[in-house]
Amino acid sequence: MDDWWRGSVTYQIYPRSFQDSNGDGVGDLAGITRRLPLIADLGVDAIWLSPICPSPMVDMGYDVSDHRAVDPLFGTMADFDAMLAEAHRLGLRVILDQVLNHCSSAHPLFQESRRSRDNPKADWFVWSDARPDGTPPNNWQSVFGGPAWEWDARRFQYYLHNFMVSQPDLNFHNPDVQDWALGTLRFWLDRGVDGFRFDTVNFYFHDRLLRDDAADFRVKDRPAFKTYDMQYHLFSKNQPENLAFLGRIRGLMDSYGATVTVGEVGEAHHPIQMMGEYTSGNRLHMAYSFEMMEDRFSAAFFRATLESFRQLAPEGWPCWAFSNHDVPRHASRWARFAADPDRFAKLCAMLLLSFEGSVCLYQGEELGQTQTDLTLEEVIDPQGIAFWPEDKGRDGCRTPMVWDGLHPQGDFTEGRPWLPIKAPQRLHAMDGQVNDPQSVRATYKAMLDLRRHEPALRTAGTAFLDTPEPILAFRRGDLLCAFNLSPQGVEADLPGEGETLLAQDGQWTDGRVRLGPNGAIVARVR
Ligand code: TEU
Repeated sequence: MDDWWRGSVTYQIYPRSFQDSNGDGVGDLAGITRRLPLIADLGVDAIWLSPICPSPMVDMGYDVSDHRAVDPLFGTMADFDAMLAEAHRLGLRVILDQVLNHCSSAHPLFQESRRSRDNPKADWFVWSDARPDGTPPNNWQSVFGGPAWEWDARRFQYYLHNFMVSQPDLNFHNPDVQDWALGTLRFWLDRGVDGFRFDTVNFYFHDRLLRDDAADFRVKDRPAFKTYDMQYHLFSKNQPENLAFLGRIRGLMDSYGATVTVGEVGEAHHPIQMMGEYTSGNRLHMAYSFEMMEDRFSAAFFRATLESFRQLAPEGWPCWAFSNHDVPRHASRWARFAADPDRFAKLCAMLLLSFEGSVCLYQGEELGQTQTDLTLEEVIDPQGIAFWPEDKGRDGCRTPMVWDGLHPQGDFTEGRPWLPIKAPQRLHAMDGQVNDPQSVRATYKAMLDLRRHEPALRTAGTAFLDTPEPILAFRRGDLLCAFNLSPQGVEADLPGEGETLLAQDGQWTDGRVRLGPNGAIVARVR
């Protein structure tokens, strides 16, 4: 079915930290291939691989230096093909991360572009003269802090970098750049991949007039991910030209059949509206934002978010996630709402997997994995080093998978892992959970099974029920879903009754719902 992605569940693999196969302490493609049966067994539809292309790894692969090859750290193109074939054999679709907005400053394209102002690639990046006093052309700020412009002494101009200094932005106003980007997609589609996750998709185009942002925004004492939340990044991203380009992408994807695209919309200013715009009118299939990856955890918040998406974008399609490789893991981030860690992880599994839209899980969340506490000496992420201790960076959610709780390195590697594996994370190892029907993973598996077999959970609309905080309750088709977002037991009137399909300390009888601490229930309405 061409619409397989509606309501689908994708499992995000962070290749560096999934499974090492050669003892160098870094995960690789052969390691992924080895572990794929466990992912297929979980019951997801697809895997999304964070970047695997050659890169100096300053931003852990989000600084690509060759978009059409595999970094030797992860293996060879043959390893990639083997991984792809094994995934397909197991019924898993494969989605690759495409970082098209920017590339590594080591990329040959940028090296060529900076050589002169009239070489064939001169206009492939965003270059601008200094102002008469030598300062950058405008006040744009980069997501990772500081001005979004860097002086290049060779070309004697500034170049734009919305992210790190070593991540120059490509100039999408140049049609050759657009064609190059589409050519890259074609390269991977021809190898047989099923789709793409587009990194920072709302940054592709900048204001050609290079107008100043509305406020003279300064980083002050804000950690990186907070600066990102400011609404002042208006002219360096999300320009109207982007919508037409997303349409070109869709045209290409459709010519390959049952593919999928998911755009990462990192945006704090009307993110839901933007997700809707990007996925309506034959543009991207799905949009992904950081909406559910902040502190907010209440029935009112989830209801408002889901309702506003449908209201703003009746034809759009969201992809929700609670965790990824950029934010603290939700089991830790929302710990104050937890009755106990495993109960809470199970509640989150049932909650996320009952939402209208598609869903992305992040490796380890199916085990109830928590954020790893790292010291400054252990941190590698430049964001953490730059903003320590207000922002400890993103390595705490990037530590390796723990496959075997007793193995000295979690059976992730025979060498020394690139980030340490610590005691609290060993408590959530894979080996203790695969055969335990009470485990967090078993709840994920049961809920994924339900989502797979109940079309209502995949595609039906959502009708919210008026229950008091901390209860979130809604109907999807003939199913009722109710959740207690607090660590204390609660009950409330909820007309009707039904047959329980899956529950954690939850009952719905005689017009009343009773939910224990972090209780949850999915029932078929009678
Ligand atoms: O992230 C973009 C983005 O939104 C992040 O800057 C996010 O706000 C921040 O990391 C939260 O702490 C994507 C990738 O997911 C990220 O890993 C890359 O570093 C970034 O793009 C640049 O490519």
